[in-house]
Amino acid sequence: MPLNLTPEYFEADRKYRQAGSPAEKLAGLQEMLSTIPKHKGTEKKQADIKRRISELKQEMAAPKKRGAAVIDPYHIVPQGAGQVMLLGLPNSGKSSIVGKLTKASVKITDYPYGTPFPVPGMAYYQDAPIELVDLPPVTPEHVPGNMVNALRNTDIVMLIIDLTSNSVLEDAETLLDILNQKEINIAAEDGNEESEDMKVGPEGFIVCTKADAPGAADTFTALQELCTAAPDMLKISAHTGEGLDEMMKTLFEMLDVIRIYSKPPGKPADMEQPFVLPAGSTIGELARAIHKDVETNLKYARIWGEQVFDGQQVHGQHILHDRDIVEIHV
Ligand SMILES: Nc1nc2c(ncn2[C@@H]2O[C@H](COP(=O)(O)OP(=O)(O)OP(=O)(O)O)[C@@H](O)[C@H]2O)c(=O)[nH]1
Ligand SMILES: [Mg+2]
Repeated sequence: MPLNLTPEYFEADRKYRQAGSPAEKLAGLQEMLSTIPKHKGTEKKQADIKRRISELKQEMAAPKKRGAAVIDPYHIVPQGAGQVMLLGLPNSGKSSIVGKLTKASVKITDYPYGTPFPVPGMAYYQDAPIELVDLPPVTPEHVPGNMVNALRNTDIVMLIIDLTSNSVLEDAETLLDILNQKEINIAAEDGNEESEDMKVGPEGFIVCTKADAPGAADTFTALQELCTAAPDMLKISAHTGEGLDEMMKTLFEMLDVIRIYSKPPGKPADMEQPFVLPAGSTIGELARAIHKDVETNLKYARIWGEQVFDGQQVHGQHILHDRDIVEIHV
């Protein structure tokens, strides 16, 4: 039976085939359905178009179906000694910090909302790599859901306050309120091991930016006096570099890690790339970090460092300290 398809139908069919997005495909299919001559001969074709419309609608409602990869830009696998996310209001200077301290290509703009997606980069405290993540800005009205998830799972949330804002205290409260509302419980560093063991969320740290701007130093002093309940704070300038070393040192200390240099027997130690381990790690744990075979076959180690005498022979349970040099014997 002839289908007697019309030019309008063929035009709709062409649109459907050339459509780039699912929404355009859907529009094409709906047009095909409305222009197809309705008679017995086209019944099968009509049913086929209806089926495709319904499948496409389902796919659009649940894009995970059929293996279409859904990429969460906020899912950033931690690298280095630990991960630090920069949280701040629009234009507060987040990208400038990450741009100054890492090789990441961030976008610095003199207008707000310059950063649409998170951008990770590797910064260094001496030879310890620490991952900084430049985040898009937040406001009380808008905090992306997947950003909340990422903040919960990171090691440190660094709250960025712009010292040139004329509402610094409110800005700090806004950021702390956002964390509270989203139930991201930041723990302040208090040196109390027991409370740290119970810590469920990331640690928090306030960094006040643009310290080079006129009046910024006074604003910082005032904020420090008013914000007594807040976590530690520090003032920095991405433009002059003021405070950045201290900021990296604070982050390193908050991460509570140690750097260990491994040394093959009879050869000098590799002082370029330390193994970064949680504070309190043992020789056995270092061996495991090197390779599981090394852990299995570990006989003893010789160690150089502050808490030991040079070349002291130690066993698997020996607790390491930051900057120890270790020669593993298997
Ligand atoms: N004086 C001074 N200005 C700064 C400093 N850091 C950033 N700025 C300026 O502040 C503006 C915003 O900087 P960004 O680093 O893009 O800020 P952001 O928080 O990433 O902005 P969004 O991603 O849009 O939220 C730019 O004009 C920067 O030049 C600083 O240390 N001192
Ligand atoms: Mg930015």
